[in-house]
Amino acid sequence: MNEKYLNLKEAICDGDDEAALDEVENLLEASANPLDIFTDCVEPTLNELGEQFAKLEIFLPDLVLAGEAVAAIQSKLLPIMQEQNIKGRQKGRGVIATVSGDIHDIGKNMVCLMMQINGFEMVDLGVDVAPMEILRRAEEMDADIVALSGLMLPSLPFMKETIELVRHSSKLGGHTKIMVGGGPVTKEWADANGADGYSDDSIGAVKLAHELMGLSA
Ligand code: B12
Repeated sequence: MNEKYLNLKEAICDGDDEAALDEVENLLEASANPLDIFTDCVEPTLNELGEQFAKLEIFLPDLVLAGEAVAAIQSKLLPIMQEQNIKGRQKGRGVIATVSGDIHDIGKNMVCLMMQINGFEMVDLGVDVAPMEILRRAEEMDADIVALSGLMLPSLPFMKETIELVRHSSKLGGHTKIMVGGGPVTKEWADANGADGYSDDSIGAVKLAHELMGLSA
C-alpha cells in the first residue's frame, strides 16, 4: 500500500472515526482521488482485517469498529464522488440489495454509487432484503437490472432464490438482467445459478452493466 495511505489504514484498524475522517480530509487536500482512497486503501485494509478475523487474531468488536470507521469515510466520500460525477443520461434503471441474512453493505454501496454516477438509475433497497421484496420492488419499477450483493456464504441460497423469482416473474418481460457479486460469489457460481453476470469490484460492475444493456461505456 502506498505510504500516503498508512495513517488512514491505521485509523480504520483502530476503529477511530475521527482520525479516519481527519486523514481523509488531509488526503483530499493533497488532491487524492476519492475512488482511489477506496480501492487503494479502504478495500485492502478491510480484506486484511477479514483475514485477521478469520484467523482469530482480531474479534468481532474490532471488526464492528473498523466497519463504523469505514461507514463514516463512505458518508464523507460518496457525496463528493456523486457531486463530481453525476451524468445526465439514464442508461437503465434497477434495484440493488444485499440479500437476506446479510448486513454487509460497504461493497454494495460502492457498486450502487458507481452505477449511479455512470448513468444508471439505481434504487438501493438496503441490507438483509428478502427475495420476495427484491422481486416486488423490481416489478414495481420494471427494472432493467437487478443487482445482488452477498458476503455471507449462508446467504447464497437467498441470492439463488431471488434469481429464480426474477427469472420466472410474469411481470418482468424477460428484459431484466441480473448481476451478482460479493466475497463468496464467483463467476462459476453466477453461471451455474442463472445470473447474467458477475464482477468482483465496482468498476467491473459498471462495465458489466453496460455490456448487459448492450451499451458502450
Ligand atoms: C467489514 C466487515 C463486517 C462489518 C460490516 C459493516 C458494513 N456496514 O458492511 C461487520 C462488523 C458489521 C460485519 C459483521 C459480520 N461479519 Co463481516 N466482514 C467484514 C469484512 C472485514 C469486510 C467486508 C467489506 O466491506 N469489504 C470491502 C468491500 C468494498 O468489498 P466487498 O463487500 O467484497 O464488495 C466489493 C466486491 O465484492 C464487489 N461487489 C459487492 N457486491 C456486489 C454486487 C454486485 C451486483 C457486483 C457486480 C459486485 C459486487 O464490488 C465491491 C466493491 O469493490 C469481511 C472480510 C472480507 N474480506 O470481505 C468480513 C466477512 C464478510 N464477515 C464475515 C462474518 C462471518 C461476519 C459475521 C457473521 C460475524 C459475526 N460472528 O457476527 C457478521 C455478519 C452478520 C450478518 N448477518 O451479515 C465473514 C463471512 C464468511 C462467509 N463468507 O460466510 C468475512 C468474510 C470475514 C471472515 N474472513 O470470516 N462484518
